[in-house]
Amino acid sequence: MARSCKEKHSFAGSAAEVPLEGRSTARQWWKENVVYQIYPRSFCDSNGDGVGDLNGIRSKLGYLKELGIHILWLSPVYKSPNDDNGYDIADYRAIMDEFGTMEDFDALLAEAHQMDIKIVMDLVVNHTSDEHQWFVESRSSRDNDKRDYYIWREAVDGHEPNNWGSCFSGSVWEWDETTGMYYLHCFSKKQPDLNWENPKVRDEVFDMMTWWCDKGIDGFRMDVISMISKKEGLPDGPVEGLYSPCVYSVCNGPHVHEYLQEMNRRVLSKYDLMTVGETAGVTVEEAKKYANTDGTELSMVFQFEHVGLDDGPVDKWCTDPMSIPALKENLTKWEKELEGVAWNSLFFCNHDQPRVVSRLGDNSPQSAKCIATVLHFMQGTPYVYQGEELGMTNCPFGSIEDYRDIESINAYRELTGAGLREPKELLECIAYKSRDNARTPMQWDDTPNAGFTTGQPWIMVNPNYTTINAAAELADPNSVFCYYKNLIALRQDSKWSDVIVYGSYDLLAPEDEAVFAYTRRKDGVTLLVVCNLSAQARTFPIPETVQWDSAELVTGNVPQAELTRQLALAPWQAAVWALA
Ligand code: TEU
Ligand code: CA
Repeated sequence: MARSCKEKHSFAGSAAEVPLEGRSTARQWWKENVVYQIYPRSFCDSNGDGVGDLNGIRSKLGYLKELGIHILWLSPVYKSPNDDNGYDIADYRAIMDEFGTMEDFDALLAEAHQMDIKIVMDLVVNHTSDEHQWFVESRSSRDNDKRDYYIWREAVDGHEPNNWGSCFSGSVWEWDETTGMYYLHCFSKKQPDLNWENPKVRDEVFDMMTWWCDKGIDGFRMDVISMISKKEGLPDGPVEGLYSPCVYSVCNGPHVHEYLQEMNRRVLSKYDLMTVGETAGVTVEEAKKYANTDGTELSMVFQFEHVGLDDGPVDKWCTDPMSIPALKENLTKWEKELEGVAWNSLFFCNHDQPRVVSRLGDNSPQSAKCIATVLHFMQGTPYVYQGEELGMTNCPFGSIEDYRDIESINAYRELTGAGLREPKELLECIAYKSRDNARTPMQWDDTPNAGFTTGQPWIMVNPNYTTINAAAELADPNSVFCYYKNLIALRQDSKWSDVIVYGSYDLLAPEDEAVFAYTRRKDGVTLLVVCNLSAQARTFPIPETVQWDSAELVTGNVPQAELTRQLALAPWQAAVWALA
């Protein structure tokens, strides 16, 4: 049973039953628990068709319980043609054929709740699939009553209405022959953007959300929710490469907070939900609005500044390492700026990011544990992405034919086709940064296809499954899995829970190029977190204020040697002490 930091309270209780200690420190279940993200297509295939499914997820609830998980976020499971693997929804109230039936979903939800696991759904309402009935009608004629559910514009001088570029390459405008107009799509041309200025669209979305809440789900992760209000007049933006990236013109738009406050009034406020906005382009100032402690919008948001630190000058397709001092500065900014005024989320991995152990670490289990320690002792809700808890790594993709991700494939075609990038060099960058690195099948054991499927997997399995897999790690007390299990238990159910969840944060040694060290303080308890994010041994000067003689080791990935003023740190060593 999940516990709050001070007392055990069942999930059945609503937030209102938990004593509020002032708005900014109100105790909430979604502040005190870790969220595990499942990408259903790649998690577990129960019927041998090579694609993960809902019954596969249900068969693994015991594994998640063993890890200590009480909150699951499912990437989209709704009916979809899978142009963008479910982020193109054709029917919000039906389950994707490959994933099973609504009865399978109901069974999963019921069994998860019986095991004290909440389920958060992925809400994709910035756009639908072009196969959604709304768009089929909207595109059928200029005077169809659903025409204004989407964003249609006349050609300008025979061309696209503006210079915006899609996140998946090309223009954001697709010409529609039937009615002789362009429609807007910030992602693929099969993902037309909804027109949120239309109150009928908001009514449809809020009705659908209510339908899912009445089924008993426990929250929403809101896909690119910062993009639903576009800049007035859709003006040209600054060009980078072939187009003006649409994110410069559609994020944090003029009405986004109005729309979310309306959503909150009409739906969210009526249930005990966790809501997390995937707010592309969000700044700290905007996050204070989206995730304010007055509860008028969302519980929290995902920011993307830290995972953009290793972007190239024009796009993400490079292999430049991430600067640790820059990472320290950015994560500290978010910790300090949001403290007391908004709730933070903590992630390095998700289905859109390469594997963090390959990006920040050296693929070793020790580096995986070190990276996890950095994140899991901060203030905010931590997210664990499927396989991250095993130390799953990037995949050795070969040719472009090995990829399935529309973003990677389109980028390769556009950039090599325009002669902007040399194929071999670009493939190396795609291999390092592609979203498919996170989408290779979950590695359950060392049987064929890593135990993910008895059929032909929809995407290649990482060959290192023979050594990196759940079965091996459940049996090894020194595994990455067991390290994550301990981190999760320390936050959710230990004598340190209160200071981990609600304590204040302060960075130490900002100038140190490899050691990420910080403190957490609450009610006279201080945690000292020291992580050597490098493959070299280092010494770290411990502040004079630290009294080692009272130190108690909370966790770490190597047996701690001598506690001295100049602390000797092994490569990738992480350690956390409690100081009186
Ligand atoms: O991602 C939006 C988004 O910001 C990502 O496309 C990100 O810009 C890119 O992946 C980083 O390289 C959300 C979903 O998480 C993603 O899977 C979908 O493809 C996208 O929206 C469209 O729904
Ligand atoms: Ca299947």
